[in-house]
Amino acid sequence: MKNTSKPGFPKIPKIQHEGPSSRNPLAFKHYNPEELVEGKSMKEHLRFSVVYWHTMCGNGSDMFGWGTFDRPWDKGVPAGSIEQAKRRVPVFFEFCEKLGAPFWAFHDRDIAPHGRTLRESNKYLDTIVSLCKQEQKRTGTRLLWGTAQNFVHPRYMHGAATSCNADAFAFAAAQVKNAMDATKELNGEGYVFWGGREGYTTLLNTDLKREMDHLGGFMHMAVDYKKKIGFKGPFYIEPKPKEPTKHQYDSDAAACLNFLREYGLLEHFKLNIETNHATLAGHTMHHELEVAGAAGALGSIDANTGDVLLGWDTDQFPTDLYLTSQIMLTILKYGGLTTGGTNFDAKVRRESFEPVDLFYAHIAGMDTFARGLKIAAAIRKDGRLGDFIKNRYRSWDTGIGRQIEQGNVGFKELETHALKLGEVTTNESGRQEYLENLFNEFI
Ligand code: XUL
Ligand code: CO
Repeated sequence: MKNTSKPGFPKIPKIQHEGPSSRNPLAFKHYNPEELVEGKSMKEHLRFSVVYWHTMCGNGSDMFGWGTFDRPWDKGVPAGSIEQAKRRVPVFFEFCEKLGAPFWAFHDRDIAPHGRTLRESNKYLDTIVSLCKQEQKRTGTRLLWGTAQNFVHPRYMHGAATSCNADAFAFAAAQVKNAMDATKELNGEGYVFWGGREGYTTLLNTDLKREMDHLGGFMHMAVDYKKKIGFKGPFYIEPKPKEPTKHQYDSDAAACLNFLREYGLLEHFKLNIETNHATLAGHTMHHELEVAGAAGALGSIDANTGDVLLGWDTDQFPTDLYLTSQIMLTILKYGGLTTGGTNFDAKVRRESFEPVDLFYAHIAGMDTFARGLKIAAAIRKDGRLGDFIKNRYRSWDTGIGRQIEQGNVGFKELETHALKLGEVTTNESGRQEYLENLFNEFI
């Protein structure tokens, strides 16, 4: 069958906000970029970002089947060629522009192909980075973050910064160096580390301590290089517990914070928290955000969701209002996203094979986050939830609680207090069901 469609999205107009009563599937019902929430525009609160890897490189294949996606712009050029990479760039930026997403994110090897040598790969990357720079200028799209893809190539079979092979470590360093240069060249707001192969599949062949030390050393080299080139944005670590490895060192927010503390890196890093990674770690996204926020390390989010019936990283678009409301409640509590963003590390389903599905998917994610933001702001304005928590801890505001928090008493004084009380008679209900129903009032 002859393909007659043109590259890009010629039939799709710029997506507009038409309000909740609109029946146009190519319009926002809730995301209204300039609408103010808690005195700040939705656009500034949410800082939406489109990822290059799923949007341009995903083809719908899975481990049982070939790709299904119809991508007219990929036709007639060899897969994995520099010609294909060049063709994809304007299509991607047309997408961001029409969607009205202010940011984007990339890996080095998804915007540009692997060369036969490192030198050739670097040359390909330079070529594509200069095209991206032009397109950023043309469309006004900004780079949220860049990263290095240190997990696809067979050279990283044992890991990258945690490989048993020092040559692989050197290649990983060279790749991160160039990806950082590219991120700086594109005025990126930040730089991400996700350790796709930084873990192990069996401890029988693994020197865990040595691998962790190497990872710590690698991150220090990155900090040094960042200073050297004058890159001002933050570094983020993105936790994930498994997949592709059985155990990844950056397994969850708490493990990352401990790693950063142990190797004296905490001041240089924040966390990029992803929903599907949180659930793979046996946590909720809300939990991971609270852990990161409490440590002053809540940097950015990879917005997606998993499927409770599937035990892997399905990277689905987030369309659950409870999820986005909880996310925005924590983000607002910790002062909002500053350099970070709401980055759709999400892919359309294998069955959603038409180019227009990319729009439907992102519109769904953006509208769900816009509602989550409004719901979270309404819950905060109402004040009952916040007041409940504050009141629940009131025993710490006066008396013995205050003495403990101020460090004025030790075990001896506390024993005297307990003996005098005889028993704890002041416990109150946690009211979980009441609070869940209260939350529902706002959904
Ligand atoms: C993999 C994942 C990555 C990172 C960037 O699960 O989330 O795409 O976001 O390397
Ligand atoms: Co991610």
